[in-house]
Amino acid sequence: MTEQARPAAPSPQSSAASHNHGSPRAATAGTPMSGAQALIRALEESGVDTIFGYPGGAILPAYDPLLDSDRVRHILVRHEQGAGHAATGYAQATGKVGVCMATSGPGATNLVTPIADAHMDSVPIVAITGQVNSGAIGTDAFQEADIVGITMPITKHNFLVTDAADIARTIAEAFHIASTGRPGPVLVDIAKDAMQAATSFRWPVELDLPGYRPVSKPHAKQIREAARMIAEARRPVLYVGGGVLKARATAQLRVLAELTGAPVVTTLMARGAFPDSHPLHLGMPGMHGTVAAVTALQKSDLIIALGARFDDRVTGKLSSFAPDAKVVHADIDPAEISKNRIADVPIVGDCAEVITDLAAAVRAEHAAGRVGDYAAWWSALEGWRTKYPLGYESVKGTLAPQYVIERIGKIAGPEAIYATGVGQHQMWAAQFIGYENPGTFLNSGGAGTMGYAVPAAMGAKVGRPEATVWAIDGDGCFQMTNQELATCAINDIPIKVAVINNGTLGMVRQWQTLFYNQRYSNTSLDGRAGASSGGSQRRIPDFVKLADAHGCIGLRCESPDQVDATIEKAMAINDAPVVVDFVVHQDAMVWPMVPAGLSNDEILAARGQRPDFGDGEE
Ligand SMILES: Cc1ncc(C[n+]2csc(CCOP(=O)(O)OP(=O)(O)O)c2C)c(N)n1
Repeated sequence: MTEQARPAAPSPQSSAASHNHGSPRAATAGTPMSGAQALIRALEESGVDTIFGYPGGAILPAYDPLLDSDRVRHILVRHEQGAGHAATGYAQATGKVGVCMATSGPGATNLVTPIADAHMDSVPIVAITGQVNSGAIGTDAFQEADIVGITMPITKHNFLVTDAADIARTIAEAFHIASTGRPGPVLVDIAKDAMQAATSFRWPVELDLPGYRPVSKPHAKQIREAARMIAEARRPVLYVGGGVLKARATAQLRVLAELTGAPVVTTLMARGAFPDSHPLHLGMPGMHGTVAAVTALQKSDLIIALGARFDDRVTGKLSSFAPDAKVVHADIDPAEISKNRIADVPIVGDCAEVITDLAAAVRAEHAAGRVGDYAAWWSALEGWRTKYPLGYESVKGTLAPQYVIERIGKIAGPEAIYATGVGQHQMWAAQFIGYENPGTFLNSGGAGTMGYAVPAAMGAKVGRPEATVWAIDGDGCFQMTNQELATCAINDIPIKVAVINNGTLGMVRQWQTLFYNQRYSNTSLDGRAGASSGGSQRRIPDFVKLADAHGCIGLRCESPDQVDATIEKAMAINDAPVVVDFVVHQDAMVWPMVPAGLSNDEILAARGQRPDFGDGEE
């Protein structure tokens, strides 16, 4: 490794990719302390202000000096999964690195789901776990689990530390890796005896990461080629993924979009990267995307993919995806390029730099008189957009879940942060809330982790205390992690939770309705097979009582005329977490839909309704 590849280190949190504001103390040289004290000092120096965690035997040495830290707030969760998702929510809402901590064995394995989740969604978190004494590793010691082995495929990188002298440097490296290049989770597993041993603490430290050199500056030739193709295209689409949010490139994206006049689609992970109110925005593509967004990609002649990964939920059947499109694919991670769809112009680089350079190259094309003519394209796009807007039907006498979510979005507004679980409510939250700002829609996109919403909302509220934070959750998801309501109540984290209570595992039920002849096997949450209304008859559990038992305010709403008043009541409560039980209709479905495994050409705008594209294909 050359000297310039050894970043003399950090405050990694204040590097370009992250924005914690730790005020570094003067560099210290060789202060004697324990490994555990060095761990806490290294976290402080890395700018950490919050750790979500749960103690136990192997991590106990770290909890002792934590008590003395005036810079790090530790929030004691109720389950380690909550700590992991809270760290993720914190990171997604702030752009900083989220931190969670757990003990060895079951404490560490309880972090596996949120680590996998953060990995799928490229979220920068650092997970710190205690490990049994180094001499006992491999002996099946009490509470031993090979968490480094277990998390190898679901972390960007992980470390096992058995020497106290390595702790501070490893923490600096973990923050550097998590927050640079393609962000992701990093796990640091520290043997208990390394934390108890004496060491001397030095900061800053020199990172030792041979081979880790993410490319951020895109290749000029590729950029020029992409700009030339944009000018020549007749049916281009800017396909925007979560990487644009991670790179904080939303302002640059707007410049590029307006300069080219090309339509924009934002994936589930990129909602908020481009204003929903912008006329160039066609909405979300994919399985439950808008007809206009899905069809635009499908019929495009040039896809400019920015920090997106051609996920199967976007492409549908890959072999029939966008058959006439050439592809410009920009990503910080070279492994993404041509992984699913061959790129004609691969661009490796940071999205902020790529988009800035691309805009300059497009300006040069314009100056040379080469301006793309997309008039015919826009007339087709406008036709699809007008003919197939997002919508839903209300069933008389019941509450439509889409209406509830739409009203929350309207009343809380685009400055609020929305975190969802996984299922129908997640898709409706992606569809019916208007996002205008980055970092305002948090969800588990890649992994689809039920139970994400409440702890992620908690983490977001800790990171952005001035923002209104709504968790929009399903009654199934909510029952996976609602114990973190106690954490919120005890630690003054006043989130708002809308439980979209349809008494069923709605998304799975939707598939049973459509693909399993309405045979509702094990999707009723109130135990009544085939029940046709929401969970109003049998309240097990009663979410209002559950909220109350957790020190939160519980509200219930069962009719459309009460929706606004209930949301406004929840909005007015800022000194405690609020849970609203919205008892909604059970049979609502998410539309549009591209059935799994089919081509995007098979999109249904609503049940049984194939759009008419005016080309004889309906
Ligand atoms: C941990 C986990 N288990 C199972 C699933 C499969 N799954 C996806 S959506 C869903 C139903 C979610 O139900 P609910 O939370 O009530 O939300 P709804 O779809 O009704 O809005 C299930 C079981 C999952 N995504 N995650």
